[in-house]
Amino acid sequence: MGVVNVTPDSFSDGGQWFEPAAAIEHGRELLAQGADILDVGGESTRPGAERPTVAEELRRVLPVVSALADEGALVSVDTMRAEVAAQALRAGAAIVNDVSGGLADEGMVGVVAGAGAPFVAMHWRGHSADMQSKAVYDDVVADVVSELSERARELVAAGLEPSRIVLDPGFGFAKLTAHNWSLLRGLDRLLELGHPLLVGTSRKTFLGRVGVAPGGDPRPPLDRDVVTAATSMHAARLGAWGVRVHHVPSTLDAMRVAQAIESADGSAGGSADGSAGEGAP
Ligand code: PMM
Repeated sequence: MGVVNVTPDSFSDGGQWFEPAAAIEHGRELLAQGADILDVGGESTRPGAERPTVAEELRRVLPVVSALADEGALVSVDTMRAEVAAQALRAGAAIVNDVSGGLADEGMVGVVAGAGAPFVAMHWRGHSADMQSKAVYDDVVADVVSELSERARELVAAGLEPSRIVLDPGFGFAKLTAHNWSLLRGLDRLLELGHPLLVGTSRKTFLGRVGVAPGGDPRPPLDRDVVTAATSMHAARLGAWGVRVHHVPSTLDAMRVAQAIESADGSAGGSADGSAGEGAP
């Protein structure tokens, strides 16, 4: 899943694709690079971000969703608002990705159930303005598993088809650095819930600390794609349904490595004579 942020202020790529024409072009580029799904969002969820109005969010996402869907792309709309989801679905979006899992807007679940669309329900404890104060867990993996499974139960009770509910642990949302790493380590326990799993670590702050001494400056977001590819490969090897990333080529290469390892003959023999161009080490 390639990210198309039509926002002026996302932490990861803020402002780069704020104009619809630039966002559409970026979506095309991500598809050409191998993305299967384009996730189009008009609200930044970085800590402390202010929310756009509904009208402004619609103005940002609708032209981008409709242009990319018209060109045949599989588009998800990244929104917490029922009205935006409804209009984006009408404009051609096929999936709704809600970082609040339907908790931010009580109309959301009805819209998604009515459309029969797949729904990404992320683990969420509150809006970005103060979410980091809610990063308090007894056991982060057990707590996220239990909160997400409760959410999935409620969504099923509200009429959503279980196989169409994608769960996401919500990396960076009400999570401190150690929580994010524990969740990556515990992904198999989230997979046991029996729903497809989406993993969105791309360029997140905790990845900016990899390889940086305590107290050192974190690496900037645009310098986190290799680390993202590594975490995404980890998620894919455990069986995640999808990974949400900004830079598709690096993650795709990591997936190809995972695939080559998975499909290798563990006891390959013979000798290379260089005739197939494999003479070099
Ligand atoms: N992260 C962001 C936005 N939307 N959606 C899902 N399902 N999972 C995520 O982890 C997620 C998301 C924030 O990242 P961005 O500002 O770089 O898009």
